[in-house]
Amino acid sequence: MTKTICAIATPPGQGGIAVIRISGSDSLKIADTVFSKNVYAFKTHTAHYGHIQNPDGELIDHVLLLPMLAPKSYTGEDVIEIHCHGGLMAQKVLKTILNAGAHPAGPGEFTFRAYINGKMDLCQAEAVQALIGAKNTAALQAANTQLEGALSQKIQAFQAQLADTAAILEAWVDFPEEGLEFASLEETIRHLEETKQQMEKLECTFADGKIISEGINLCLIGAPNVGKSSLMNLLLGHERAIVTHLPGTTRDTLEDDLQIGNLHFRITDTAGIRKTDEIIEKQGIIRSQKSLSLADLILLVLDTTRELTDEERQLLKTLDPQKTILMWNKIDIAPVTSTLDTFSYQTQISAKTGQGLDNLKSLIEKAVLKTGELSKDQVLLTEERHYQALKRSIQALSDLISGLNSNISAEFLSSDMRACLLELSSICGTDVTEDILTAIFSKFCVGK
Ligand SMILES: Nc1nc2c(ncn2[C@@H]2O[C@H](COP(=O)(O)OP(=O)(O)O)[C@@H](O)[C@H]2O)c(=O)[nH]1
Ligand SMILES: [Mg+2]
Repeated sequence: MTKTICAIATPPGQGGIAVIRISGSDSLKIADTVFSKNVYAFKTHTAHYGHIQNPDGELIDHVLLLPMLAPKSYTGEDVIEIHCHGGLMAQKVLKTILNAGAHPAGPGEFTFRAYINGKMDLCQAEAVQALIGAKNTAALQAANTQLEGALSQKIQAFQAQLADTAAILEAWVDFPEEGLEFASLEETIRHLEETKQQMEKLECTFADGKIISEGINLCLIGAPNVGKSSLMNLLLGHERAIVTHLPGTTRDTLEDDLQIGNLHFRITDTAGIRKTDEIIEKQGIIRSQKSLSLADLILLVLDTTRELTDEERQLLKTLDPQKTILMWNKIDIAPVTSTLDTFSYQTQISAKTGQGLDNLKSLIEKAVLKTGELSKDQVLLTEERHYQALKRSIQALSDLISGLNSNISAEFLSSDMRACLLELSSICGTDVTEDILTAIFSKFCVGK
């Protein structure tokens, strides 16, 4: 019998209501001790008004109580939810329930129980945490798709596609004298190659999945007075940064949240990079360089009204063209006369008139998303753990295919196949160690 656990499931701080969750075989007993009515008499999935009280009858709070009996609950155990008042009162109600015999829940313990009781597999459990922590609608969408089981289904499909070959290889190891019973070796290899390609396609989605789930850092850099701050304001749609005609106006880095399409960005405006002895500006430039090194995507602003300076040419050499968009600014004054071949992302803009803004936004999306536009229910890998396991699985499959091509012995082939299948099942959590589970659920918040 497992312990009955209890925690506040809503965020800390003031709030109209807080939700307290109790789960385990003693849920009803404990709830009955603290609630003013007979909890045993309630039908499952119904709501009841009453109050929480101390053993000596002192009224603590007026609440709604909802029993959700096993197995039809989040954890698969008997669950009681109590909706009480938020803030300090929630702490007081929690304490009363703990005094009645419940144990404080650890991080992710409710979801862990849901996983153990087969309510969801491991990648769905991880999606719960991703869903709660999502910083933008694209991340929310990706987590939701995983929670619905789309990633699990993909992994299961790979497993199913490999099953026949795995069975033949195992039989061959057991009865080597029988020889390999493939209908056609070429056909089998083709079939495995096909599965490998599908697995690689999923692997590639991690580039986008990671960026979406972690948020994207954009950094505006360039020489003084090219229009970085004006462009920051234009992108944000309000006057966030101070703009003047004086070089060196922006001395510190400025950050803000920016939404383009359904992607979320953190945008940073920086001090113009140039040689200076001015002490504050110098510090600002050090900060610019730090932001630059942390950026996922760099927006380098150039001024079309003048030639590139030596400093700018120098700076250009240090930038990764895959991570940089060249923004030729001030096209309202002068047209763009030169482009730089090494950079595939270039755009023309006027921070003053807003001309070219839509192009810039689509270019940012294009530069950030490696798999092209995100479709609504596209399955994206967002967890490093899943990515690494899939990568190892693909490697094992690749070894298996080369082994088949070069007639190596059955033991090696079947061991590659086993490794490949084991890595796949670790994603959904059928073959995972205690350590991995601890690592996953310790990242959760208490109450989930
Ligand atoms: N005509 C014109 N002026 C601009 C444009 N962008 C910026 N400026 C002007 O250039 C000067 C420097 O702009 P600012 O945004 O402070 O540049 P920063 O030093 O790179 O941040 C200001 O006087 C702006 O009004 C533009 O696209 N067209
Ligand atoms: Mg500025």
